[in-house]
Amino acid sequence: MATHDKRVAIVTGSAQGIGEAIARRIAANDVTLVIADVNAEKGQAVADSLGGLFVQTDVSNPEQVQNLVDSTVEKYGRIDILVNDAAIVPFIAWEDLTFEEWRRVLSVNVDGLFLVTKAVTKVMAEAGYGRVVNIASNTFVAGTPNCNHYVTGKGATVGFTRSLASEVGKDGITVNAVAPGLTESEGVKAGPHNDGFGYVVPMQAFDRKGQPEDIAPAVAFLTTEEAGWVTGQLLVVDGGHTRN
Ligand code: NAD
Ligand code: 4PL
Repeated sequence: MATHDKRVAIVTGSAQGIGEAIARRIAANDVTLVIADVNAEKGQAVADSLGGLFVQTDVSNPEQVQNLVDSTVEKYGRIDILVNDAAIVPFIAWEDLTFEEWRRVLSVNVDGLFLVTKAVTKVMAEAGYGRVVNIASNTFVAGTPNCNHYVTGKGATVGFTRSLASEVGKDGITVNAVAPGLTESEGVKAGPHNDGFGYVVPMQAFDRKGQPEDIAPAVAFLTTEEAGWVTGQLLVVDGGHTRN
């Protein structure tokens, strides 16, 4: 197996929305992209447009996650960058939140974070190098209503980031989190969170809706060689909506 001569990045949830924008921005840094998503049609289209690899993956499924890592290593022989973006973004009042719905969201948003990171950092540690960025949310800062399980999971994402950074520094791996504010992704646009712009935008420093392209450059910076002294951090990217 010949090792690929460019850096290789896995971005989960990159078939659309913020994950797609992140994949495109990282690709612009001369990085080869692996698109991992449950959505095969859109995921394959993004991979084709970037000349990368698509691996259909449910991040909450251990076998599919191992297949993602094995397929990447088989094709490229390296994984330099991991962005954990895949998540379910629900809208449900506390009164209606069931344990089943709680588990559905946290199995993807938190168990998925564990499974993908566990498998990828093993490969990174062997190489002695890695950049991991976890997509959190400013809902953890703002205490946003109607998605208690989601906000809980984004808090877990911050804790996961801070703790893991301490353990994998010895392997040359940095681990950081980026917390977007309300962003006009395909997912948000199609659901009830779209109404949130009405009260979120006035709290921002800028009078417009956040776009996936507003989030991607901050994520891309944390995946560079030059970001090597930054680890365990939470970077809020929300047009000034919240002050961390
Ligand atoms: P989106 O719904 O537009 O896209 C999410 C992508 O993740 C989709 O392509 C979907 O197929 C994929 N996905 C869902 N479940 C998956 C699974 N089990 N395995 C693999 N892929 C899966 O969402 P978005 O708004 O672009 O959100 C992306 C990330 O940004 C998420 O982590 C979300 O929590 C975070 N975020 C979003 C906002 C926002 O306002 N849009 C704000 C803060 C944080
Ligand atoms: C401010 O991450 O950051 C709604 C839905 N409002 O998912 C989010 C804000 C949502 C957010 C988010």
